[in-house]
Amino acid sequence: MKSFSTIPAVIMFFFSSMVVADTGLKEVQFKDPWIRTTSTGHPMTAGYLSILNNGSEDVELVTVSSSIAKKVELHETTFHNNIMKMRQLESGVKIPAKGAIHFLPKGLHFMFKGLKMKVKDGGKYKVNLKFKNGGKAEVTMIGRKIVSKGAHKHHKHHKHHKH
Ligand SMILES: [Cu+2]
Repeated sequence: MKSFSTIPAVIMFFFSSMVVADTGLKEVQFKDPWIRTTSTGHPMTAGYLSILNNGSEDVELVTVSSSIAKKVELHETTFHNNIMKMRQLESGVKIPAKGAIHFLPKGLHFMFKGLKMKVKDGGKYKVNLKFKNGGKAEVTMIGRKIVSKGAHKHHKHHKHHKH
């Protein structure tokens, strides 16, 4: 459930935007928020970002919501004997003090279910994050197309993913 992988320098390089939350989350930063593009009528997609906690106390992301989808779940992709599985993180995701959590393809992701619109390349989609300490943040995710083979696999998996 926890993912404390160190961040590769190559990904740092691509961080395009940085948002600093203002409500009770002064020490929390959101980097490179993006959402996978969809074809018309596709019911779900996944969103990613990095959450950095520069504070001295852990924070916990508990709920994610957006007007573009009926619901947004916190998911983790895991591999067992090369078989990819996703599971919902019911109790949220903890971002440790002076630490970071990275939502990335094949790892942690926001699962948008019941999509109400097509996610376009370069489009901007607002997502609301709520934390256990009462902190809230609005993050704008940018629509981004994925063309890598690995990512395509993940996309296919999503197509058949139902709870
Ligand atoms: Cu998922």
